[in-house]
Amino acid sequence: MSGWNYNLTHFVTSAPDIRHLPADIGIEVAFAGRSNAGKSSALNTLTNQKSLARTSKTPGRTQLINLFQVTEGYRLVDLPGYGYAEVPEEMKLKWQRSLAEYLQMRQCLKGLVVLMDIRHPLKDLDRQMIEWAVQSGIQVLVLLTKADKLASGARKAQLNLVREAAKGFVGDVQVEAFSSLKKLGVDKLRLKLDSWFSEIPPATEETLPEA
Ligand SMILES: Nc1nc2c(ncn2[C@@H]2O[C@H](COP(=O)(O)OP(=O)(O)O)[C@@H](O)[C@H]2O)c(=O)[nH]1
Ligand SMILES: [Mg+2]
Repeated sequence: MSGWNYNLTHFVTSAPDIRHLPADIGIEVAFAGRSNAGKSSALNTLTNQKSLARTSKTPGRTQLINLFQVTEGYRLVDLPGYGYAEVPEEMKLKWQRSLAEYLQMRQCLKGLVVLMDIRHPLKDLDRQMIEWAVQSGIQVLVLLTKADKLASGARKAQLNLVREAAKGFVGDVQVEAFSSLKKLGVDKLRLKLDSWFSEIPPATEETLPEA
């Protein structure tokens, strides 16, 4: 059983870029993935809420960083989807740079959940995100979404394939099958979040004892 009540999660704020995020304190877990990977659906499923993170059939609609808090100081971060074909190249590069910066600089970032469609895993940008995370010592949970789209044999085969590929990253990368539709893998996600949120937050100037 999961120790945290993710049902209590609520929206805090949106940020246009990483310079406008709230103070770098507490513990943060970020959700990333290509547009349409099923990120909003996963956040809604995790929190048992119908429209916490707006799901959309139109890919690339969410361009803001949306911050939610489970409880004071413990945040879930919904990063804008990447790989959206109709976004101009210049904007894509700008966004990639700021994602890299977020993964490298954000002290309170403890874990990264990378969501990818089980039928189209490990695209270049997915690999890049995982690479940046492990280089910064951030643990990664890969969720192979829409697992309901595959029969159980094909699902297992695909899961094993991605698990094998994940060994190529020099870091902590766990891979699980996930379906918001069938509520598959939600327990695995909760346990991982529990473990990340149970770490002691990094000391900051505000939390350090007086000298
Ligand atoms: N079959 C199936 N479809 C899903 C699942 N999760 C999301 N979708 C669909 O995939 C599309 C994109 O989902 P969304 O959560 O908005 O993706 P996002 O762009 O990554 O936030 C929507 O049409 C969802 O209904 C799932 O577990 N199974
Ligand atoms: Mg979304």
